[in-house]
Order: sequence, then C-alpha cells, then structure tokens
Amino acid sequence: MDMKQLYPKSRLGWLWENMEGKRGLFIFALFGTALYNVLQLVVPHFSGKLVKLFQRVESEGLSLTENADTFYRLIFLMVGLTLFRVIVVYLDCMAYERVSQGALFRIRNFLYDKIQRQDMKFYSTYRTGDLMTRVTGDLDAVRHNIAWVIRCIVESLTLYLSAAVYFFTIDWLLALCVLSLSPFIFLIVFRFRRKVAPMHKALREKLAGMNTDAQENISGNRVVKAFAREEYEKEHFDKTNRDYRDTNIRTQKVWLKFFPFVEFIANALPVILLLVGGMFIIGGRIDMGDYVAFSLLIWAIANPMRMMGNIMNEFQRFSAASDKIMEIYYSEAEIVDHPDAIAHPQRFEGRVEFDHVSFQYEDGKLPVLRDITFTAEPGETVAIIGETGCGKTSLIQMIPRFYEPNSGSVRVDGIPVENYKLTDLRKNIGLATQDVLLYSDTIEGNISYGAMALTAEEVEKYARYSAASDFIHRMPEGYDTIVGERGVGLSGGQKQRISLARALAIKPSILILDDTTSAVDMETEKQIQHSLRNLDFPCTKIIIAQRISTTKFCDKILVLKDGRILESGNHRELVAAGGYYAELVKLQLGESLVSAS
Ligand code: DGT
Ligand code: MG
Repeated sequence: MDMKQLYPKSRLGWLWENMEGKRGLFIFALFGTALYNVLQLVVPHFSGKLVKLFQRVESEGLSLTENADTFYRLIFLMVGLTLFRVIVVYLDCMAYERVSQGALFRIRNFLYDKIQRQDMKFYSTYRTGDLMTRVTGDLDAVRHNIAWVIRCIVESLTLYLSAAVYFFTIDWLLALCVLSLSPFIFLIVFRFRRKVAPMHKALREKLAGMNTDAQENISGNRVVKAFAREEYEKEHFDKTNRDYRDTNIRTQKVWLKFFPFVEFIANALPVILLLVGGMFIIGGRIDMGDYVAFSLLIWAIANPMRMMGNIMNEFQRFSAASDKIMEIYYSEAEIVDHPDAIAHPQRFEGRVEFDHVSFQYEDGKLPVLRDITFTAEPGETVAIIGETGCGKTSLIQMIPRFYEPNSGSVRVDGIPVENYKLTDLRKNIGLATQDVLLYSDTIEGNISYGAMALTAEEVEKYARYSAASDFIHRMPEGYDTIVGERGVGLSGGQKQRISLARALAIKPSILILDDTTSAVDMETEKQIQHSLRNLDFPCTKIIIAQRISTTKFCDKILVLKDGRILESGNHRELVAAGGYYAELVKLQLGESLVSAS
C-alpha cells in the first residue's frame, strides 16, 4: 500500500505489467485453478447422492438391481469428473510455470539493462552483493509468488466459497453454524501480517548483507590471504550466517504463535458439524446423505483456513523482495541524453574546454573542483599533476559526462558535452581508468573490447603503441591467452598497458589516461610516450601523471591543488616560475638536473 507513493505501479500491477504476452494464459490458469477446486465437490456430492440412493432402496424396499443404472451412472460420473480434474490440474501447473518463467525472463533482462545504464553514482551507492541478491534470490521470490502464492490464494478462495455455497444449498442453518468461526481466522491472519512483514524485510537485508560479505571476500581473497585473516573472515561469515539462520527461524516461529488458534478453530469444525448435524438428523431437518456430503467437505472449509498463514508468510516474502527489485526497476539514471541532444556520429576535432567548472559529489562534504578553466586544443597533450586526492580523476570524469559540474561548463569542439548524445560523446573518448579492469577473456578480446571489428594486425599495432606487444608475444598463447577475472595472471604494469591499448584501439579523438603508466618502468614509459606522440590518428591527450618524465614534453601542464588550478604552463615556464611544479622537479630529478632539464 505504501508502494503506491513510491512507484508508479502497485506490486501486483507491476507483476501484471511484466506478464505481457502471457496475460491471457495467466487468466486461463486462474480459471483452471478455480475449476479444479470446484471439481473437488464432485466426490462428496456424488457420495451423498449414493447414500441417498441406498437409503431409498432400503426404506422403500426397492431392489438395487432395478436401480443399477442410477448407481453406475453416479459412479461413472464421479470417476470421469475426477479424471478430468487431474488433467486440468496438470495443464494448470504448466500454465503457471510458463507465465512465471516468462515474467521472470522479462524482468531479469529489464533489470540488467537498467543496471547497465546507470550512472557512476548508482555504482558507488549499491554494493555488488546486494545487486546480485536482487537479480537472483529476490527474483525467485517473485517467480514463486506467481507460480505458487497467487495460485494458492485462488485455490483457497474457490474451495472455501464453493463449499460454502454448496453447504447453503443443502441446509442454510447448518452451513451458517459451520461457517460462523471463519471471521476469526481473518482477524488472526491480519494480526500475523502486521508482525511478520517487518521480519521479512529484515531477513531480506540480512541475506543481501551475507551475499555482499561473500562476494567481497571472494574477489578480495588476495588481501584476506596477505593479512592472514582467513580465520577472522570465516568467523565473521559464520556470525552473519548464524544471524541469518536465526532470523529465519524467528520469522517462521511467528506463525507458531498464531498456529494454535487457527488449528483450534479448524479442529472445532467437525465437532460443530457432529453436534449440530446430529441434532438436525434427530430432528429430521436433514437426512444421512446430506450429513455425508457435509462431513466429506468440511476439510474444504478447514484447509483454506490452515493455509492462510503460509500464504501470508510467502506473500510478505514476495513483498519484501519485490520492493527491492522495483527500486531498481523504476530507478532512472540522472545523466541521460537531453531531448534535443545532437547526433554527432563523425569524429570530434578534439578541442576540450573547461569553463569555470566547479563540482562537488552529492554525498561529499567539500567541493572537489573549484573554478577550473583551461583549454586543450585539438592534437595537444595536456598533463594534470597534483597530490593525491586533489581532484584529478574527478576532473577528467567530467569529459565523458560521468558526472556533471555544479556550475560552469565542459565543452568539446565548442559545444557543451550535455548537448551531445551520450554514445556519440563517449565513443569518441578513449579512457584508461586508474584502477584497471580487464574482462575474463583473451588479451585480444580485451584490447578490441571497444572496437570489435579489429583485425589481428591492428590489435598487434595498438599493443605495440602501448609497449605491450613484447610481453604478450612471450606468453605461451600470445594474444589468445585468457586473462582471469579482473586480469588475474598479469602484473599491474601489464594490465595498465593492455588497458592503454584498449583505449587506443577505438582511435579516439580524445584520449584520457588516468595514471596509466604509474606501474611501468621508466624505460617502457619512455617508449609509450614516444608512441603517443606518433599515433597514426589525430588525438587530443589528457594525461594524469605523477612523473616529471611524462609531463616534460606536454604542451600544457595543469598543477592541481585542493581542486584548484595552482599553476599552468609548459615545463619550461613552470620551472622558471619557481613554484610548486619547480619544487616537484627538484624533488624528482635532483637539484643539479633542474637547470639542465
Ligand atoms: P589520486 O588518484 O589518488 O591521485 O587522487 P585524485 O586527484 O584522482 O582524486 P579524486 O579526484 O579521485 O578525488 C578527489 C576527492 O574527491 C577526494 O577527496 C576523494 C573524493 N571522492 C572521489 N570519488 C568520490 C566519490 O565517488 N564520492 C565522494 N563522495 N567523494 C569522492
Ligand atoms: Mg585519481
């Protein structure tokens, strides 16, 4: 109910939306469930008739042989309808399975697409283990709801209602007596729901927490080993696991508090029937056949009552899980194409301008960039240098629009980046990020990730540009070597070079390197700098670097401090200015070399 304010659809409305293409089948399945439950009345009904037949035969002194036709007709109808019921149940199960799997498939694809399109902010908010729980465990609760919970609700309702109606047609007073206890069940289940709903929410959070722990420890296994923290992590997991188990048990136990009342009412039904029914038979209000029909059907009233707790429990599990899924389902990325974004399929010239750009992370306390203004002309190489945490990575993330400035403007070729279509903008930018992520794929597959149509020669060429071809050739399977998850099996410097080749392979108009050569040796770095100056396509380069050897030949150097540009100019100018950069040069090259450089 509270969902209505949060999302455009209620939980069930959302389910319905995702049954698209299978809605007809679903309605058919619901009718099937109703049908086979009404058919449950067949055996008791005909049994009652048979008893009446026997009674007549006996009391009126008829011979059963003369009434054999009626006898066989009743038996035949009873068996025939029971067989028919089995077929309906079978088809019905298949229908629910098809509908639930269809909806699951649709939601899963939709979620994956949604997650893929999210902003950087989304990924810094949601933990991987939590997202994984949503697309696995939570989704299964949704499937279970369609295939089992909804079906059980329809089943219990039809069973109860048809039995009630049938009872009324036989004798309204006895029916009233038998049904008089039902309202209490609703009261009990309603109170149960209030108690159990928050527990399912907590349970869901604990499961996500446990998955997050497991995921972080598996992918961070090297750190665990390095610090010999296996025992600690094992104990920690044991605790989380135990906590999850206990919450599970506590949740199941909630029903145990209500169970005795429900069981008492359910068990009181046959007693009431025996008492009142017996009195009515004695009084001549009903006959033995009516009584048989009642007593054979009393379970159709009692069982739905017993089922209510279970159904409510599962429905609350679905509610908790679907809230989590709908949160992602209806989430919107903030950074999207503007409605009037211009298409720009061709290459950019490569002019990058920052015009009084200031920026602060939404959850951050302080501004990270303050009044940044500079221009990188097409083909120029601009270096950004500055101490750790001064905002270098944040700055370059404004160019592909991973984040948007709070004030000021970032322009490419004179047009604000938000006026381009995101794919056109990003396709033109080659980015090698600070923490390298490679896919579990071949080296060739990793290099050609952004440009699938590359020939083997081209892949080799870009590997040469990034000084990676030598070490790749030395590997037993060369470019076909499979690198593990996140590039396991390669050194830090090797990974950086493959990520540089991957950025170059899309022939970007703008190349952004975030500390990409920090882990390679001086000699290799020199080679890379040389190749970058001699690329066979025009390209503006923005390079974040720590070493003077990298910045020395750049057209422009920006020295960043606390999010501000402290100094800017080329190497010679900055050394001459004798400021922060000059100090850095002294520190790195030694006093004597400064004048020589
Ligand atoms: P580095 O790579 O260590 O040389 O440092 P920079 O210069 O690349 O620093 P940067 O831009 O990553 O971070 C600048 C500041 O912003 C720093 O105080 C940490 C903070 N920061 C970075 N990423 C995020 C983020 O996603 N959310 C929030 N709230 N703060 C962030
Ligand atoms: Mg950084």
